[in-house]
Amino acid sequence: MKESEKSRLQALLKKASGWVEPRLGELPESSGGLSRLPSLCRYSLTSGGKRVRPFLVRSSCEAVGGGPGRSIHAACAVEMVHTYSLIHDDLPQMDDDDLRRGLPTLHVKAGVPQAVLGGDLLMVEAFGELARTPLGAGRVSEMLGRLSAAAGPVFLVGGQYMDMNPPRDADRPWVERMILGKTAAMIRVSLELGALAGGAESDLVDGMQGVGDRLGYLFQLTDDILDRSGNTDEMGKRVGKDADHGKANTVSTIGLAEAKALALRLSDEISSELARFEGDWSAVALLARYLPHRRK
Ligand code: GRG
Repeated sequence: MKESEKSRLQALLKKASGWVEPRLGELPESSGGLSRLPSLCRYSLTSGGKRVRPFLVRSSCEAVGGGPGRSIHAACAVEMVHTYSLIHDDLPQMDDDDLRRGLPTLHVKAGVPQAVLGGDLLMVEAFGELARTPLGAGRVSEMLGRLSAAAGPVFLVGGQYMDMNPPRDADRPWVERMILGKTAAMIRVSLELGALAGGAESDLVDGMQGVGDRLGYLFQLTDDILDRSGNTDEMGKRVGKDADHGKANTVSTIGLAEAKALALRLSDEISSELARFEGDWSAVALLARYLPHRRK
């Protein structure tokens, strides 16, 4: 990937974070006044993060001709669901991490019950935020349904369940199905919600499933590569955890060299697939081309 392309992607990611950050700082909107949970949620929500999913929501909306005002609530909603899933995943009873986005995880800062409830709150408020999308009721309802499906038992929660309950002989198809749920669904739904916000029809959005799933798989593949060969300072989270715990992931099932080659192949396939869609998908294609080279 050329340096000029990397700089363009960096600028686009920066623009997307600058766009979403102020709104994330106002969330969750309903404080209830009974607890410090909303401010704990904000600790996790505004503690950095690459904002890849908001970037995808915005880019997808723009690709089909929609302005950023149409997709801001969807971008925040997806980031809220993603952040809740990180908070719960980091709990001692799940993946047990004390570092996230370069800071102490929420349960380390505030205690396990607070982190469980903070995650719950973010997940519920995400749907409230998405419902604020200033578009027609039918369209907003479709967006709510798609986010709910992506976060539910067949995808995010289901994939996490698989991750927590692996069979003894976890093989490549098992790992691929787990990733489809645990990682790819939130990436795919970011593209779907962005396109819906931008005015795309459901069949175009359905047609994006393949590219969304592949982009999500590529994202996890490069995360697993970095878990094996990256470093804690750059990643802002501990690396080497899967190998330390003997957990199956893409790299353990196919090996580091094949994983790196597969990342490059997938990245090319995604770019070619995006070129067939109507609209300007170049921002999403840039991310796909960058992922095999990412360091955090
Ligand atoms: C608890 C229901 C539930 C699900 C948890 C998010 C998750 C599922 C597990 C975390 C571990 C993991 C490797 C997930 C795959 C997705 C992933 C690579 C998350 C990290 O996303 P980034 O890199 O993080 O976009 P930032 O911090 O930049 O937002």
